[in-house]
Amino acid sequence: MRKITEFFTLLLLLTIIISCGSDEKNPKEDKSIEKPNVVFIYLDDLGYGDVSAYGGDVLHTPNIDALASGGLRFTNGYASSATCTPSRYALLTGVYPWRNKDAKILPGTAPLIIDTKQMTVPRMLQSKGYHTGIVGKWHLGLGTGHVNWNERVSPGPNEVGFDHSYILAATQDRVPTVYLENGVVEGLDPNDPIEINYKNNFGDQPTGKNNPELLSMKWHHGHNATIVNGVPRIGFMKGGEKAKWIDVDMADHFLVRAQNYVKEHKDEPFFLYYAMQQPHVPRTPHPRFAGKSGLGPRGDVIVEADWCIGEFMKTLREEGLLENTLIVLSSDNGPVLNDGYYDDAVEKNGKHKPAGPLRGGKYSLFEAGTRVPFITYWEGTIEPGVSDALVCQMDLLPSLAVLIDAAPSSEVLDGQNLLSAFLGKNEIGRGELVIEATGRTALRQGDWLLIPPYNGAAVNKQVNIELGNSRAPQLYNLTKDISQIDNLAESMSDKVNTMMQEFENIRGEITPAEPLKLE
Ligand code: NG6
Ligand code: CA
Repeated sequence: MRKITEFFTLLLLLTIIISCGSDEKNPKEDKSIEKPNVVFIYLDDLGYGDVSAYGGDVLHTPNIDALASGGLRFTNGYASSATCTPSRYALLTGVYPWRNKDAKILPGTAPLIIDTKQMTVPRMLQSKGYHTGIVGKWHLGLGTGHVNWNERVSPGPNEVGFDHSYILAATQDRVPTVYLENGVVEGLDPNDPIEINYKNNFGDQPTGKNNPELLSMKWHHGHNATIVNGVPRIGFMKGGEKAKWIDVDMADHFLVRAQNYVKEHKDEPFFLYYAMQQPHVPRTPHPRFAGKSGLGPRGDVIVEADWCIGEFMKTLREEGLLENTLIVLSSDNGPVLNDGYYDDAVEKNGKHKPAGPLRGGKYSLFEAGTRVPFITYWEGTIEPGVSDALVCQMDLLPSLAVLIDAAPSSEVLDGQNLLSAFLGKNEIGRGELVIEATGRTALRQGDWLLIPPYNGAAVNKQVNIELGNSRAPQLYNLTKDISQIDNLAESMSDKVNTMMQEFENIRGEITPAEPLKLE
């Protein structure tokens, strides 16, 4: 017994000595060095060429450009995927989305696809004393099966690491068209409960399909179910009248909440994931931005988003936080003009190039699907410049782990620690990256991109985007041929074979994907 007591006393002493020692090495109060705030500004469907800092001269994005010129602008920055859900999954978990069969475009009724035990960016930051918040688009599923929108919906963002969440559940074009704060629908009248169904209508409620006379925006493909604010959506919704969002106010609505989050948490280390809804469909600029871009509503909502970013930055500046905040700006996938509504995006696009010099767009395995604007900004710490390092949003989790000295323990982690590249200390990025588009994958290795044979359609006619499918392999040298014009696969068959072998080692056997279905 005495021996046991002695052992525990010794253990206690050791613990005290060790913790005192580490306190000396890591003075916790010096938060400017140890715990910078972290902000992700994440846009939805913003293309490589939609930002003027990336070379466009038709559409102007002065506030994003200010981040680019005062920070680090990546020319080889990637989302993991060419659609939303998988990219968001990779951003938050550091894991390739193709490892999770559920990481594909989700309906508003889908269950949460992040395991509540999985490591995520906010959970890792929480473990180091950060307050964590999300404002904006979620689209990673909610609940475990049937969601009752009239009770607290869980699990969701709060259960995977966010202390505070203020979200739209799926997308702006999907029901339910309400905001949820910490899992609870905001402004819900209990006498007017919400019901959601993605297959069947509720009685003879008006729909986009049957009641074109009620529409302020016409649908082109999909988007012909329940009508909210004159806009037909994907999925059927009943009830919740008072809780429904007003589309044209959404940008201001999220901005105010993002600003308030910063003001409320400025005295502690915080992480904010500001997930903006623009320029995803339906494009509904506030009237003060309508017509401002000359490119129709798609351009207008980009101008609106850029303004919001400027206002948000003003708040960080006014609160004196800019020297202590790492900001990462990016987009979840590449651009699309016609994504299912007649909204003049095609007609008024003029000379603007949403994808810049890149081929393809949203849904595509060609570069424009996944290569996106990618900027890191941290006043006084990141020297302004341009980086050609190959980086992916999935790398942020392990990189932030090093920044704040956290253990990113997760059984699988595909992201790499590229902190030095993100801070501009070197230009050493990843050696390789698997990109994903609607279930198909391709391998980037150094300068090279290999797209294995896929037998789906070459072009999706509805959105008018080249998908990257070909029955023959494709090999491009992206450094010499950023626009993917010369397929070198035939003349470099040895290279194709070696890359294919390496690809299969990472990915397992590559099976031909199903043709793309958008609904
Ligand atoms: C597609 C929708 C498209 C958009 C996309 C998700 C149709 C025909 N198309 O299925 O409009 O909502 O899903 O976009 O319904 S994402 O950026 O969230 O991945
Ligand atoms: Ca998207």
